[in-house]
Amino acid sequence: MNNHPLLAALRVVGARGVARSVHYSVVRWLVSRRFRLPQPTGTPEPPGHGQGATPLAGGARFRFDRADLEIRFLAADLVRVTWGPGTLPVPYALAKTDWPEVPVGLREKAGRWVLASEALRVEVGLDGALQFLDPSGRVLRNDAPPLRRGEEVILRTALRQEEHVYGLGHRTVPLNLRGRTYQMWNRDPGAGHSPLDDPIYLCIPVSLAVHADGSYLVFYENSFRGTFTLGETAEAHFEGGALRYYVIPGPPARALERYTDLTGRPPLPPRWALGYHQSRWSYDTEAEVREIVDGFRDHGLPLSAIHLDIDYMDGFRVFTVSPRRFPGLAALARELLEREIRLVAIIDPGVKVDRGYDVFTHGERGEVFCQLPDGSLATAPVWPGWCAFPDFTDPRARAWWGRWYPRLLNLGISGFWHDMNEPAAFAAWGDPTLPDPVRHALDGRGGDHREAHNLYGFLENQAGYEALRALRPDARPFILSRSGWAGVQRYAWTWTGDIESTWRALRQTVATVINLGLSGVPYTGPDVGGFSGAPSAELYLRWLQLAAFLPFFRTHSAKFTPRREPWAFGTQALQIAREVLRLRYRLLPYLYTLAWEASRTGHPLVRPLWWPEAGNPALWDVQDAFFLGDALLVAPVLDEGARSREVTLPSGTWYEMGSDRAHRGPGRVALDAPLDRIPVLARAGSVLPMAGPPEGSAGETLALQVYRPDGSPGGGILYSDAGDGYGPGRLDHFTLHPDGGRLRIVWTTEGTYPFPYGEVDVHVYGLPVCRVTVDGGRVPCEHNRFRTGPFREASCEP
Ligand code: MIG
Repeated sequence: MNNHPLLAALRVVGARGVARSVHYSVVRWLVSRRFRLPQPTGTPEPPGHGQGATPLAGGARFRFDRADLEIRFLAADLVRVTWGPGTLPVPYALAKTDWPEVPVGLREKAGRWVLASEALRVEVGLDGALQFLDPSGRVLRNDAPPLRRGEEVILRTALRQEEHVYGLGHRTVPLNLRGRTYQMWNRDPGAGHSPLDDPIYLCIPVSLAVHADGSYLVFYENSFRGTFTLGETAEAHFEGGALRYYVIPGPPARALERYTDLTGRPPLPPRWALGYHQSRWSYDTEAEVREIVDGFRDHGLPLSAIHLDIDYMDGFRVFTVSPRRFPGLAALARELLEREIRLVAIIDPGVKVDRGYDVFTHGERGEVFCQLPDGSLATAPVWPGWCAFPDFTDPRARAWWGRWYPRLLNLGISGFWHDMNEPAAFAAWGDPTLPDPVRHALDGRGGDHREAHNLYGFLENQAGYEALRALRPDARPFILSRSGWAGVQRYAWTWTGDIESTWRALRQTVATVINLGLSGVPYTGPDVGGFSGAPSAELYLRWLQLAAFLPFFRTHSAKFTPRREPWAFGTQALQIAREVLRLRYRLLPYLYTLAWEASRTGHPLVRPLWWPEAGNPALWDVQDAFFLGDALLVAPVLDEGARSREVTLPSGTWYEMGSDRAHRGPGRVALDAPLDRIPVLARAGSVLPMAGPPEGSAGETLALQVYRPDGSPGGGILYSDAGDGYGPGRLDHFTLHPDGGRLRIVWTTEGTYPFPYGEVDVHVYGLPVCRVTVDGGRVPCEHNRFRTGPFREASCEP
């Protein structure tokens, strides 16, 4: 395939599309000249000398020659730093703004001010330098006095030599972000992206740092275009706005809890969303969708959702359906729902400028679209041609946007896929988005695109989410978004965009997903097989095997790529793919439990190996494996032709999943990885709840995989509910008590939802069991396995 971006564009958007994108690049340039924004001039200035401090509830205010500083503890382990002057952010990212007062002391010590809570101490130098220390006096972070140049703000932070930095949203770089510069400017790379491309769709100014003296999270609440450099020192740079940031000390699990306390937890998704999704740009017609769905049925492949890409629309007009390609969408959706398959429809934010199209005329009349400073409509070309863009920073526009979802909901669409919401526009050169001078409401405060751009997709998701909650109060919204900002986890899942179909892109997926999770965004996954190319059967299978252990599991591919259904790669590949999909469905009880935990804690489902031991530098750079929850260590195969691979083991005992074979960490071990599976290890002492036959239907079995504890007690939990809606749930706790050669399994329950499984099938690994007593009665045990109903206590003896 010829991949020259211009040729690719010609093929996809046609000659008129290319002409429009050239036209737009010229328009963009003219608009930026005509409404020129103030450019920063002069040299960056520090705050000057500290003049005085005034205590305030939970903190203090400090006056400097040229700046004001407010430091406020929102919690003992959450401090907010605000340097003025500068426009304060509209608090879109924040889920919680009301914090109980924290007792803090303000004192002076050797020419600096000291503010301390029980968890964190902040020292303010007379030059405006800030130091953050833990209660035992170890320095976590050292900020130089901030610099200001016009509206621009710059903050330099010392980095220790060994310090590793993670997060920053969606990145296509190695796991440790040190050694590069990152843009904070959501961007559609257009022709797809490759490892090291920056920026891409979803930038978040949040990072987690680990070093020899501890770890902490920092979040810059500033949506302006910016740059982060993580070299010898860290430099955060924003083109405008006040320098406001939050520092959270603590190990990653606690830091993520606090951060998602501040910016919101990911709500529990509908259970079907954790199943397998099949997509393509595009399944063009109803007949084609039926053919795909029948293919899944005929090949014995489970399926939860089909995605409809842009061609279902009428001339790419958002909230319309092509009467030619999908004349009976409602009937199709009903038919699919009966088979428990959902339809997810793509939505683009650009609204075609077309006087015969009600979404446009209505929006124009209501003045919900973005305008230039002279009040004219800001337009840019996207799929439908010239488009207007709802100003999602305007609450009126958000409500207006939400009013169109019923058009698709009423046809039976279950989920929404928010694409192109950086927002993306077709530009032949220059920045493929709206021009900087475009005006935005910013909830009444007013501002321009430099500040609103990074919020655009986030706020589209908010509009969609709130509309769906109101329109379908008994269903949990499912929104999949390409762009977003801090807090997007409250509203949407994301995916890793138009990644190339290569082995290096497969490898990149691991670091990308981990860093998104550490940025508070747990639900994400790649286009299985990559977006833009033609993966070999082997690359497709390895990608499928990896994604089966990621929160979002979807195959998707670009227009003009070869077919990518599981049966498109021959019978051997089909057989392997079938086993992978079935394994995913067997894992659903565990995945759903992790999702429930995430909704309570903000902990990502996918975690780096150093998650439970951030003080262990040997794990800081492991980026070819990850934890899925506490119990599983997943080691995907990332090399062509590999049939085994080495895995770094954290300390403890690790069982090959579903086997008695154990390996002791720390260290490295080589594991078999034939084409039909990737290495997955289970932590000793874990209880892995899985679905047994008949999976996915009433009366399915709860299959408990019990891995013998190392000596100390172990256990696991299982969350269950109706799978959608907001009804009752239940939590089953399994605790493992090693007791000499015996293992006791104690089962307790909270919550009122009835136990949803027909039978319980317990399999004990790592311990030869021949005598099993369940609640006092003997039950037969064969090959370390016994079947029972729910119980209070089971005892397994050799
Ligand atoms: O300009 O809707 O990332 O998943 O298939 C490309 C067509 C627009 C980009 C998305 C991709 C989707 C494609 N879209």
